Amino acid sequence: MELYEQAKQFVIEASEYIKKEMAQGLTVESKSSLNDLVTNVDKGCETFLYEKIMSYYPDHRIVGEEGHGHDIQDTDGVLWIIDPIDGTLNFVHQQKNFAISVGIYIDGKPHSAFILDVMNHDLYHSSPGGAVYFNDQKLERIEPSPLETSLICLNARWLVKDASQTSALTLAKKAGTVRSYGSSALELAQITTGQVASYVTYQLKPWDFAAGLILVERLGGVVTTETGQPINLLQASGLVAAHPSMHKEIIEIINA
Ligand code: 2AM
Ligand code: CA
Ligand code: CA
Ligand code: CA
Repeated sequence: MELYEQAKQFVIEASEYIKKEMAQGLTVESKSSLNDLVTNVDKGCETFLYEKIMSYYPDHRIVGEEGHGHDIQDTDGVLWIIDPIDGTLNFVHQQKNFAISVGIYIDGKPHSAFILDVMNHDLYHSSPGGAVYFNDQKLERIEPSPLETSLICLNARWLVKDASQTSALTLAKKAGTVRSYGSSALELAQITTGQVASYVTYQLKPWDFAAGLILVERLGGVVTTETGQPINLLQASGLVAAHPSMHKEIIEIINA
């Protein structure tokens, strides 16, 4: 089986793993703060994917949120960047609105991407040929839209963060309407279907955006750091993702 098809199968199997484990109840721990949580299922799902990938592809490398590959210094070879559960707070509080996010890069170049909305059974994915799909539906390039009438996603915490409060509020006031769904992967994925016009946040990790970046860029969107710089796959950074015209406008607003 091709890498893309195999990876898709792994992601679907991982979602079955999550649903089975959820039914047994969650063990929740906090990480850096009381609202930075991890569960036994986040860790178990990453281990599930890690073991699958290593058994089929022992020479591939893996970076995952819950402990794998944090010391990786370069993007040589085949690199899987994995978030076993993106939106853990939604997972814990709502048991829905979370995703598995997997981006595969070869020598630093996008190969394929998968974001699976686990409870809705919706898979956003892209094959090495460059087409992007929502389940079986091939998606069109992202359309431009005016900021003033668009729905954009912002990380809600950014609005209350002192240093950047002014720029986040200015952007929120200029946008048509603002949402904060709590899963970076799903917020990026929804740009591909046109349900969200932009996603803007500070401080994400590579596993939060590795798959979404591929999906959005392949449909003509632009993804950069909050200051408009190229994304480094191995570094934490802020993110602005949108159609090129809106991207430019947002970068100007938040850096004014
Ligand atoms: P996570 O659920 O995988 O941790 C929430 O706005 C989004 O930001 C989620 O995609 C979440 O990913 C991500 N995020 C990154 N760092 C975080 C942190 N320290 N605490 C909570 N969410 C974080
Ligand atoms: Ca986390
Ligand atoms: Ca995440
Ligand atoms: Ca996670």
